[in-house]
Amino acid sequence: MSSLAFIGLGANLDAPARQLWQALHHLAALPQSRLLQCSSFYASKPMGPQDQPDYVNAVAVLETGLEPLALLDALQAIEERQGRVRQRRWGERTLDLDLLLFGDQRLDLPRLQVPHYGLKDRDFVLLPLWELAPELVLPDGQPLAALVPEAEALAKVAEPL
Ligand code: A4P
Ligand code: MG
Repeated sequence: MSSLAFIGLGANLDAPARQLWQALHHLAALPQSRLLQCSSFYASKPMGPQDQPDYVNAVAVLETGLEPLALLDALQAIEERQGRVRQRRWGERTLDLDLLLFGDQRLDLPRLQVPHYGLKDRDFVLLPLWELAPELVLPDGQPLAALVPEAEALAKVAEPL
């Protein structure tokens, strides 16, 4: 059985838009999976330490037969392939891949919480998600459309697809 997984992409080092393109390539090559769509790329100010470059953010949607933890492993392997070095929390990175939603599942495992804990608070997640799925209802029953009006507009940096 396959599920729809929404994945948040973020980068602020080493040509961030190129990092996102490359990540989309890797996502498209995942086993038992089909990359369905990606949002526009959005420029965003860093959340967390301010002495780091601006980010480029996007959301992609994948149809996948992988289990959630297998998908997390695959996302982390892609981060590593693209030179991700973990230094400080919320610090600069070549690529961050967050599993935002996995169907309507709610998971609270040691390595994986779904929906992603920051989903509702981050404009750089809400806006691209809304672009892809304006009718989306979150697993707790809240419509995404109810959260978006609070979000501040972000500039688009490139059309990815
Ligand atoms: N983990 C648990 N649940 C998940 C999930 N749903 N998706 C665990 C992905 N990972 C999940 O993540 C830490 C651990 O979270 C993982 O080992 C995994 O098992 P990490 O990527 O190593 O560390 P992190 O990303 O620095 O920490 P955190 O708290 O996940 O940060 P976020 O929420 O990813 O935020 N500013 C802008 N403008 N745009 C950004 O994209 N991103 C961050 C990082 C900071 N500031 C930003 C942005
Ligand atoms: Mg992360």
